[in-house]
Amino acid sequence: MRFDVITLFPELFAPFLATGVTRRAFEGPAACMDLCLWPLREHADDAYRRVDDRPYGGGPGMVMLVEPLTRALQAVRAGQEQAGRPRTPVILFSPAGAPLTQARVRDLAASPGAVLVCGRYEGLDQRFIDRHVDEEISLGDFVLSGGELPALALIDAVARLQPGVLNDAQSHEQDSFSDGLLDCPHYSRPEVHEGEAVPPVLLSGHHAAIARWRRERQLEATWRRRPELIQAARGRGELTAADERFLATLQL
Ligand code: 9WO
Repeated sequence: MRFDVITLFPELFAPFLATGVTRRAFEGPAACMDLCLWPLREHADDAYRRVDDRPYGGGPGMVMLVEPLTRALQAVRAGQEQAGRPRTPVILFSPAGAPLTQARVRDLAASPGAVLVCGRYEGLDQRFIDRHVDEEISLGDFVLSGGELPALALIDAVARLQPGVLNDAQSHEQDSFSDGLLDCPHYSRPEVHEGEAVPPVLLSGHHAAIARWRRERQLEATWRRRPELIQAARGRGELTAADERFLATLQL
């Protein structure tokens, strides 16, 4: 799986990829991901290496020029062709995109990769988006100063799903959202902190009771905070009779 990233700030990526879970995906024996950075400024065509200009029609800010973006993408495509790699979809990060979901992350993790375009300034010339962007992805209803952090967020979400990247091979299967419910609370030492004890069931050694308690905390948190996720899990047939009995006690 490979990401090609078109960005004005390639230096933002290295420290993140050299740390923690993402490092194991990109470096060393378990490396299964490849990231290639395409610095947009290398595709400027004038002596000032200009990649932005004022918007037609006036108004504040600058627009990313369609020509350097197009040349950068052509370079990505040429690299794919030369190496016999498949053409991968072009993703742009924007608050106007479709909200990112764990289902989309899973699909991407099982795919050959994507070209990630990181916007800056006021945005990209619309002609590049219309002609080349396959998918616009949003991380939520807020505005950043560039698409690099969303690109890193997507890379991180995909990297941790690669086999052998997480320490415990199963640990992501227990995560929030792997079963479409929110996560249960976690506790560690000490047993009592400032007068507050860890829930006793977690110290009981009774594995079935612990599993039931955790499932009920997931159901309770999801019911209170994201009730639409309960409905979705029900629709997928993922709630047991015991789950439904517990949920019925919450609605009283
Ligand atoms: C900004 C914007 C604001 C309101 C509606 C649509 C919008 N699109 C963009 C946009 O594409 N901006 C470019 C990328 C240039 C400025 C910085 N960019 C950006 C991406 N800011 N915030 C995001 C972003 C991406 C994904 N999820 C949340 C925010």
